[in-house]
Amino acid sequence: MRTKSWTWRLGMGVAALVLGATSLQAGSGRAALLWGTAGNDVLIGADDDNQDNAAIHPPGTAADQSLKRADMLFGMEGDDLLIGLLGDDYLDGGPGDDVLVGGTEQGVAPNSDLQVGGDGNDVAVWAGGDGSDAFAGGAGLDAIVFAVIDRDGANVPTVQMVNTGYGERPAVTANLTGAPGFCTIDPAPAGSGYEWLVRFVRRTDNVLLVTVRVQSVEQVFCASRAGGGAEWADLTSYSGGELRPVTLDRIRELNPLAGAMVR
Ligand SMILES: [Ca+2]
Ligand SMILES: [Ca+2]
Ligand SMILES: [Ca+2]
Repeated sequence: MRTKSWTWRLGMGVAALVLGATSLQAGSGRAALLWGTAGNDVLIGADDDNQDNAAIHPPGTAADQSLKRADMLFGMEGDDLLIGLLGDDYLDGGPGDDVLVGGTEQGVAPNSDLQVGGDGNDVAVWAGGDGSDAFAGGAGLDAIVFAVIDRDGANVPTVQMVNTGYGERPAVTANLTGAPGFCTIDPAPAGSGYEWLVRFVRRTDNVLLVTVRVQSVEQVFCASRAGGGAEWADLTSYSGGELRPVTLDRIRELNPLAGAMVR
């Protein structure tokens, strides 16, 4: 069995994470741009390219010089966990099985994240309030999950070691069956470059909340229309209609990485 280790790069202001014996590499955040290593990385957006950053935005300047908390995160090779936090973040997993989290953003705009999985079996996890996003999965078996991501008091997703059945790795965990809405899927506009528009609809009043454009994404996991369960779609064979019921056990078979994160 491979020996795995993870390199951590945390944005300033992110509370220290305590995770077993894994050591943390803190304080290496650079405004808005974080590069991973050829190994396995946990990258968390710094959110520090904003108007409070005097090096970016000279005090007294009227026009906003900042990226409004947007970060660029590059996981490079390895099985990486990328978390953008606030702002319109760009997440690029690179080769390897990556977990991409654009938020969480609690409805605070701007919150439209652009996510690229690259090679490998990647999972993008969207939580309520994270805004409309795009996810290009790249090669491999890629999934998008709409669920309530577990987070700390500062709204930073809680990094947990999860067991995919092929070993442990850092990821987020999320309440899938308890999510407050369900998904519908429409074909993307011709010429948009995307294949599908995956929409999240609030269950209590059927209000459309967000649309995630996807390309080269094979699986969608969402809460059930009635609530309390899960549904999924195999986008490689999807031809319209409602998503199909699926159990958590079956999700673990369909996608071990996604299955290790949801409940
Ligand atoms: Ca990496
Ligand atoms: Ca950010
Ligand atoms: Ca990847």
